[in-house]
Amino acid sequence: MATNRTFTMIKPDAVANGHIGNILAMITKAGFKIVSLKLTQMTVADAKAFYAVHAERPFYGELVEFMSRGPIVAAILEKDNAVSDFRTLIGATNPAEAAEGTIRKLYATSLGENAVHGSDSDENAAIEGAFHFAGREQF
Ligand code: FUP
Repeated sequence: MATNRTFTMIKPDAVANGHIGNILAMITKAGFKIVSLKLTQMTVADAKAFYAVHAERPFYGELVEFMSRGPIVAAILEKDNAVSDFRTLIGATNPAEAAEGTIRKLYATSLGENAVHGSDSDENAAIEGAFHFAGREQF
């Protein structure tokens, strides 16, 4: 089933640097409706599970440490073509390669600490949304 939802996290670097408000404003201005939202923190076990697909990659340990080191904002977003349009809004994984005006270009500090997450498929958007939100928290 094609969906019009994606999942995002404002990562610990962007939360710590005070960018929650500006990033949510960019998301809203780009036409996304917020259907779930919370400030939360992943445990080491949560981060390991969330990024299990990267378990064999050399950066996995640092990624898990980073993503569990402080609070994040988790959100489910709704818009036509949500997954693809949101990845355009956030820009390339490496902020040095991210287009002008994207969230990562504006707020990310490095490849490892890149300010925001965006799901890469409808299937993963549903899995990742369900990881963070119960059904009654999805509006
Ligand atoms: P993205 O889909 O753009 O979030 O990127 P990936 O799923 O490929 O990577 C997930 C996270 O792993 C990135 F946000 C940052 C981290 N990462 C690294 O630290 N080094 C890399 O070489 C690739 C990814």
